[in-house]
Amino acid sequence: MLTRIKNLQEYKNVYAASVDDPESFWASQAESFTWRKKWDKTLDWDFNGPDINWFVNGKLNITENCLDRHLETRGDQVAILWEPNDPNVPTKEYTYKELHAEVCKAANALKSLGVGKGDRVCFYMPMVPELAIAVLACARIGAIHSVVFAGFSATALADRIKDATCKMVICSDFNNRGVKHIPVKKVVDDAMAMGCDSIEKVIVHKNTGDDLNMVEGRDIWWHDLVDGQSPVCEAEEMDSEDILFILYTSGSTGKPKGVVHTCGGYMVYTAFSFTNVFQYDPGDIYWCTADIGWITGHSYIIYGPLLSGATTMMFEGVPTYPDAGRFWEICEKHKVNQFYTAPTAIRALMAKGEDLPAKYDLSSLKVLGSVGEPINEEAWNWYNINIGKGNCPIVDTWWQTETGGILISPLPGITDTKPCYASYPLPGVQLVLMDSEGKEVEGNNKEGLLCIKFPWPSILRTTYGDHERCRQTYFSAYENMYFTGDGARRDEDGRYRIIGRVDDVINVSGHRMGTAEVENAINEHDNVVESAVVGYPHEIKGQGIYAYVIVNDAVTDDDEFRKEVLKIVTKEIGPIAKPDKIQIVSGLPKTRSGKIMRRILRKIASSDASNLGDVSTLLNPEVVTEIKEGALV
Ligand code: 7RM
Repeated sequence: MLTRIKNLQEYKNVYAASVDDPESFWASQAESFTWRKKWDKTLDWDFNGPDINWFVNGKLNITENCLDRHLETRGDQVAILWEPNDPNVPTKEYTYKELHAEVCKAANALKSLGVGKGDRVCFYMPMVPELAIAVLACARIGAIHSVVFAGFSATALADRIKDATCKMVICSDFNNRGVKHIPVKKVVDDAMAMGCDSIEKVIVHKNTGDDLNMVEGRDIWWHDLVDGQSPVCEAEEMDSEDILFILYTSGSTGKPKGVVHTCGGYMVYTAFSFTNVFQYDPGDIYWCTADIGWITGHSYIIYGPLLSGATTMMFEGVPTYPDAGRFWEICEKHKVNQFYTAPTAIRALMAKGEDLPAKYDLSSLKVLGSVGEPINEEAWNWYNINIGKGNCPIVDTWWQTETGGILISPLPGITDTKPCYASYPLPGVQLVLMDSEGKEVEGNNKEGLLCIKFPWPSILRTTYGDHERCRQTYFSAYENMYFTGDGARRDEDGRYRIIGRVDDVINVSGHRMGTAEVENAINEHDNVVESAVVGYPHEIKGQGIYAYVIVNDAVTDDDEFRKEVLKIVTKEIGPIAKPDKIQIVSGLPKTRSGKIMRRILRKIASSDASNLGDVSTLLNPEVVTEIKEGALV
């Protein structure tokens, strides 16, 4: 049986055991799954490669553990509960039996097109049940899924398709999101025109049924392909370390990296963390509001819950449609027990007042979760009082695309909670704080750079097609450590508070973005010579995007120029990367070696320009005064 911690003493004991003998601890967790063949060795690792292998030579298929394993015990229980964008459209339910059959049909459909083990399949879909079904279908036949968030642009989609040389794209025709009607397939068509030569077929799921142009020989309707298939499909036998999926995420330099997760360790860790962090009981209704295009959706809408035999809800819409009470209306309607969302959503709904949540019966709620960015004290308190009514522990969960699962979180009802603190490491997670000289910061009440000194089962294995980049980014800052890129504080009782990124990654509404990516997009504008992008505190989004831009020809129409820049960013990345503020400057503060002093730009953007420190050593100290005077704050 998977360990489900029930009290504080047990947390302490389990944590101590997991550090004392990680291999025995994780082997005992792994025992609770269905393996075709048991592993020979629990762990083989070297952070210097990195070369990390969990459950060595074990054979399994994760979908047998998500689906087949539950058929006898809970075949008629709802596995996926789907709530549509339009509250007047009926909810859909798939029991474990039905989901199993649908996944098998889709798996057979993919096989009929020649998709097999190791092939990459790209997804560009809204939050419809077919997305979860097709993702699981890939996993069933050993194909590697690469889900791209459907808010990304055609350019961003094409980049990801090419990087992973995907064989297929699965998309929807259109999508209704709030009041918007979004031409999803059109974006795929545009991406295909950008030289995605590896793509053999585009599979189109009919979602809204609006008129569509299908490219002959390339495009196939999902229903034509899937409907007639057999609901039985033997799962492919996978090695523990075969790739399960690739998910692109932004870093401080260059294009997004394809983070690689493998079958065995990811399975064990997502199930273990789901069970413990959400304290899921049989019969509970669990709802994570994330999009499956992000890691949170992968691990805590699909895999973690299904591995645990849970009822997991998928929501197609947005928090503010038809009004800002939608989340609470859904919680009442489906008697949601565990609710997991992002601080940016809480802040946006908080701004609409407490009358909306007060209209609904939220008494089914037991646990509230937060993920993606630091949750400020005001939002934490509002969530606690107006949604949890003071009775639901808040689990502020810290983790990353690269970690695969939640690494730091309170355990609800077991460990204490404190606003702004993700608090304690989960079993098997060995956190350390490092200083800039490479020394470990010991003791409590200290700050440092957050690192992890021992592998946990769902740590990333590589970045797709570029192993050296993985080593460089995560394993080279400190010897024998995984470097998270976050700064953190350890309080007097050993709780962790995440302060934020220490690199050039910003977090806008919980969406992770590289400032370099946004700069590269802005620089595509004909009149832009150079740009520098920084984050600044934003009341709702957590961080907003501030762009400093040097132009070639003087701009006569500021508003027009702004619009052009936003258009380019939307085209290159997507609307989520649009700068909130654009300041035209004559120069950027640079060191004598030519490096942009972002620290200064960050301070100015954050209206904190009173103490910029010594700027006299800059190559061009005079621009600082100019930038300060023209700042959009
Ligand atoms: C799950 C996810 C990862 C980055 C991470 C942090 C920030 C995430 C929290 C948080 C403070 C939290 N994956 N982050 N969770 N910061 N408290 N509870 O978001 O790869 O997209 O982003 O997000 O900076 O490094 S992610």
